[in-house]
Amino acid sequence: MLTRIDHIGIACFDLDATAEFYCRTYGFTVASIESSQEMGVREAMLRVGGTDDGGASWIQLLEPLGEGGPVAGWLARNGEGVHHIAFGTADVEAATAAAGEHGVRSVYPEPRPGSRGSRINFLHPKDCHGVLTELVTATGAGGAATLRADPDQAADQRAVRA
Ligand code: V0V
Ligand code: CO
Repeated sequence: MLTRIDHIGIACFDLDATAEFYCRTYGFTVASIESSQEMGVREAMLRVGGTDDGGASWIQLLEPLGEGGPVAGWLARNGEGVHHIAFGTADVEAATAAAGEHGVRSVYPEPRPGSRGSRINFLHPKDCHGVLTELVTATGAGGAATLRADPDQAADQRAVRA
């Protein structure tokens, strides 16, 4: 039911500087930058090449929008670093329910809007051996309005996310 690693979420103090590091060092490009008041973050998606299974994987950089959200608290305690991993699935509700049957609590009763038009839920880190685990169903291009990639890459992302 979980088909790939969709992204690794990395908490950082300065989104622009961190994105610049990833782009300069690894040659990644910033595909989108969005803010989510609900999640308390400004986040960038950096596409990690293409994959041979028709999917793509991403690095998600997370900068807290204010004091209150989960990333702000995590950064204050831990400093910068890996905040969560996200598995891709065609059906976030079913995947969350399936984990629930194994006693793994979800953070939200229903999926919420995620990056680039996706629908997401989280599994509690205390039930996942210390790893905050996101389940994500991509739903079309979604973030097309915020795409910063070149047209070829944007078209590719639409194909991947459709
Ligand atoms: C907290 N804990 C973590 C953790 N955050 N452990 C591993 N990884 C993390 N990221 C541990 C923490 O050390 C505590 O352990 C315990 O959980 C409770 O921590 P807390 O500070 O009291 O935190 P809570 O309970 O207030 O919040 C924890 C949860 C929160 C997981 C419920 O982070 C949450 O709601 N996360 C889901 C939303 C989110 O993370 N949004 C930002 C990404 P001890 O000290 O008790 O042992 S948004 C995103 O990814 C998007 C939009 C996307 O991909 O599209
Ligand atoms: Co995420």
